[in-house]
Amino acid sequence: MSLIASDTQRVVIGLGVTGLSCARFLANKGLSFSVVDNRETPPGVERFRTEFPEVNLTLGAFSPGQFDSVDELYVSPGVSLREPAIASAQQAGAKISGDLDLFVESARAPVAAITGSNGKSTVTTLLGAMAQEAGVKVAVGGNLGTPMLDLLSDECELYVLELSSFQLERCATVKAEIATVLNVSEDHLDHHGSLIAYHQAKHRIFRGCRQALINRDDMLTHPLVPDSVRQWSFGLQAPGREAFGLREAEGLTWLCFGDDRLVAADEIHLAGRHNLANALAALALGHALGLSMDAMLKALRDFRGLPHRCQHVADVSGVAYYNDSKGTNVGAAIASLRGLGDRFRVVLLAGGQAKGADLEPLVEALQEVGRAAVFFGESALVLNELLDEKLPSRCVSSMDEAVEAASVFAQSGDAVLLSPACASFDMFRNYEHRGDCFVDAVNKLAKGRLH
Ligand code: UMA
Ligand code: ADP
Repeated sequence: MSLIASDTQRVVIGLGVTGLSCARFLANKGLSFSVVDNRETPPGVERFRTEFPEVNLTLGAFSPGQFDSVDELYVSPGVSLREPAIASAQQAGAKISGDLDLFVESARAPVAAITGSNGKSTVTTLLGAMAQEAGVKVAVGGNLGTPMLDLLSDECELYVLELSSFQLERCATVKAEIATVLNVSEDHLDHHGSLIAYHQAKHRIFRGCRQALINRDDMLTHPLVPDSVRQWSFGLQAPGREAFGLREAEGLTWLCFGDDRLVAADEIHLAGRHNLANALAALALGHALGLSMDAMLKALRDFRGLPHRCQHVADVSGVAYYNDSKGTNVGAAIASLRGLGDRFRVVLLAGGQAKGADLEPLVEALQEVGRAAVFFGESALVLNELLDEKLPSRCVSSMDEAVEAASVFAQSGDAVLLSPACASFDMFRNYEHRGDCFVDAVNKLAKGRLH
């Protein structure tokens, strides 16, 4: 492959999956670039050297002023824009962006752009399944799964993108056919610095959109957009005309569009009321995109949810065990607690790295629906102090111990829920590893081998 040497200096920062996808994108366009990563051995290095043997790669700590003469910096989402060498380049006039800007310039099919503190992956996957069922050639990815630049194709008829606040904070515009912020609660404050900065990053998703979907139950999702942008809404209360929501009738809860009953909640295989909100959001997005309602409802009835999201693991001695390891922030864990709290008294397993969040609201929700709590990881002692003996609790140092302790607290008819409200990296490789350890411990418990 030969790259056109030009006066424009481009640097891709980060050699994870995004950096690799940016490199492929620029190379396909024949544009010259170099790549840097401040780690000595980033994960994509071998693949990079195989795919781009002739492209300059610099590894190791960034030096002050290193990028000051660069014209365009493509910064991976995991790298902070406050990194001194990047902030300095921006001051020196460099254009700072990420994979999303490159995607927006090149995508020729409509984009459904989905962000929010929680529920993004569930709604993105479900909407993708609905579009597929409706016979649309759809590509699904972004913060979830395949990096967005690797999705680009001339055949694609619809892109469904999950976007993170990191990806959004470094983009100029998104130009989505429909954009949504599903909900806003504290997360990634260690990265963004404040809830306001986090909220502002999320709301960039509405830049240049043609339609917007709002959550009636969360004012922080409402965009400031011109009247020409068609607005749709979903929420857990009864909907008005042309809106999505829940209605109670004949002893059942129904997902509705206006007065029309679409599907009964108990036909859906997802646990918790927060997942009804996710289903309504996906239906609303699909409706705005013109997907067939029958196809969407079939996909919804078939959808079994994603692993590690309020996933039923097993019933042991009359107690239901749920793995919600993806509950990595306070808002997520509260939603799952309350979601299961409709049906069960809950023994909660929580803890890990709190990412600067206020844990008090979790403890308040726990007092409403909890039977007991088991805490682990860096925030265990803080959580235990906040609970202040208002419920029985224990601090433990492994997942086996946590499940064992929960099984002692739980009574027949209760649920045990792993929804940690925290990141996992202090004790586990990632949230999947944490969830797998939980499932493993529950299986051992079921076989009487947990000691
Ligand atoms: N890093 C460095 N130095 C560098 C480059 C990266 O230390 O020079 C570190 C980052 O701080 C981070 C890690 O490497 O800890 C990965 O960062 P990255 O930007 O290279 O990540 P990618 O491999 O490109 O993956 C990213 C998203 N990761 C992050 O935003 C941290 C993935 O989301 C996403 O799936 C992928 O792009 C494709 O779009 C992951 C994630 O955790 C799943 N997202 C956060 C979340 O969902 O809460 C936002
Ligand atoms: P994300 O991609 O935004 O992290 P997921 O669909 O992966 O979202 O769900 C992550 C966690 O967020 C779930 O395990 C659950 O704890 C919580 N959650 C899911 N949907 C919602 C919702 N609509 N409101 C609040 N919390 C939710």
